[in-house]
Amino acid sequence: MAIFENIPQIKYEGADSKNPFAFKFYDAEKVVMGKKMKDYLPFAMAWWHNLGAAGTDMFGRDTADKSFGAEKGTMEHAKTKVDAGFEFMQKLGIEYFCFHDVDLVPEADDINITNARLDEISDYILAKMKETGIKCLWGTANMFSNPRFMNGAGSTNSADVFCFAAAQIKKALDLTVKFGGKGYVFWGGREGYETLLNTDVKFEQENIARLMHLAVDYGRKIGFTGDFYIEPKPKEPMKHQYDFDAATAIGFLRQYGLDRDFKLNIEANHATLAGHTFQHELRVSAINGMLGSIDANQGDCLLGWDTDEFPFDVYEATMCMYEVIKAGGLTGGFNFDAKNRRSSNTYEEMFEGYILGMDTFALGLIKAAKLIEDGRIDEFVKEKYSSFDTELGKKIREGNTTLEELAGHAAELKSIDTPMSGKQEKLEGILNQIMFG
Ligand code: XUL
Ligand code: CO
Repeated sequence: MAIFENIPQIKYEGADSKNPFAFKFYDAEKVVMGKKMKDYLPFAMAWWHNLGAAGTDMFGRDTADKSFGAEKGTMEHAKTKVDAGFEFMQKLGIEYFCFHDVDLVPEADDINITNARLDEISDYILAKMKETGIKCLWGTANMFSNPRFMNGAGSTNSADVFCFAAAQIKKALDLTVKFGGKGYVFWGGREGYETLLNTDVKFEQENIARLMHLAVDYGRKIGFTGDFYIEPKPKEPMKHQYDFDAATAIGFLRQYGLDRDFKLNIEANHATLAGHTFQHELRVSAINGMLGSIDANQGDCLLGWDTDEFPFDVYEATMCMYEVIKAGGLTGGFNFDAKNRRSSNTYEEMFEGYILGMDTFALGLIKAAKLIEDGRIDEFVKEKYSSFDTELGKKIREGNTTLEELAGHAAELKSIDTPMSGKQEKLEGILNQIMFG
C-alpha cells in the first residue's frame, strides 16, 4: 500500500501551472547547454532529514509524524522508512539518495547488533534499488550524535572511541560499496574544539588525517572507486571546527597527502556560516580541482545557525549553477540536505519542499546558462585582466621577469592612473536583466 497515497506522480507542467504537485521549472528531459536537466542536476534525497527529521527543536518535541505506520526505533520502522523513501523518490523522479549508517536502522548499544541490522536493511534497500533504478550518491557514518563522540571521532582523546569511529567508517564504506555509491563523506561535526585550554590541535588534526588514510586504504581495498569528500563547516555543533571552509579543508588535504582521493562536498548553509557566499566556496573548490558534490540547502542570515532550509533563492542557485557549468558539471550530485520547517508538518509539505528545491535549481540552471550564453560577464572579466596579455604582462604570467625589471618599468611610467574600473553596478544590472528580462 502506498504511504503517500494522496500525492500523485510529480510532473513538469510549466511556469503557469498552479498545481502544487507539479514542477514549474524542472523539466528532467529538457536540454540546457548540451545536457539534459536531470544530468546537470543529479538530485538526491537525504535520508536523515526527509525520513527522520520530525520538527524537534531545542524547545519542543516532534510536530510531524514520520512513523510511516510503524513503531519508531524498530526494524519494522526502518523498513517502512525504506518504503516511504523509495515511493517518495519515485514520485519526484529523484534518482539518488544519501545516508548515514544510523539513519537506516536504530542504533544498539552493541555495535555487532547495529551491524547485523545494517546487513538486513541494506539487503532490503538493495532490492528496492534494483526494482526502481534508484542509486546511491554517497554514504557516511554518523560520528557526532552518540555520546561516545563528545570529544570528537578522529579528534577524540580516547583510543577506544577512535576504534569505534574506525568500525563505523568500515561498515559505512561496506554499505556504500554494496549500494554502488559514488562518494563517501566526512562531515566533522565534532572534529573541533570549545577551548584551546584543553586541546592539542596538532595531535587532533594528525589523528583525523590518520583516520582518513585508513578509510582510503580500506575503501580502495574493497573496490570503492569513487571520491571521498570532506564537507566543510565552520561551527555548530563545535565552537571551532577544523574543516572550517573550502580553503581550510583543501590545505588540510594537501598537507596530509589526501588530495588525490578527496574532493569537497559544499553545503550552501555551511558556506554562509563561514562568512562566505555559496558561490565563493564553489569557486575555491573548483579552481583547486576539488569540487565534488553539493549539499543543496539555504540558511537564514537573520538566524545565523544551520537552518537547512529548502533552497528558494534563485540568485544563489543561479550563481551556484554558473560555477557548476563552468566546472564542467559535478562528478557527485545535489543532495537536499534540507528539512521542512517545524510548522510544515504534513506529508504534502515533504513533497512541496522538494518541488521548491528542484524548481529553484532548475531555474538556476536556466538562468546560469543564459548568463554564460549572453557572454557579457565573461567578456568583462577577460577584459579586466587584459593588461596581462601585453608583452610585459605575459612575462609576469610566465615567470620570466625580475623585480628589478618590473621596478624599471614602473620608473619609466613615473606614475599611473587607477586600473580599469570594476563595473560592479553595471554587471549586477546585467544579472538582473538575465534574471527577469
Ligand atoms: C550537518 C550536515 C550533515 C552532513 C552529513 O550540518 O550537513 O548532515 O551533510 O553528515
Ligand atoms: Co550536509
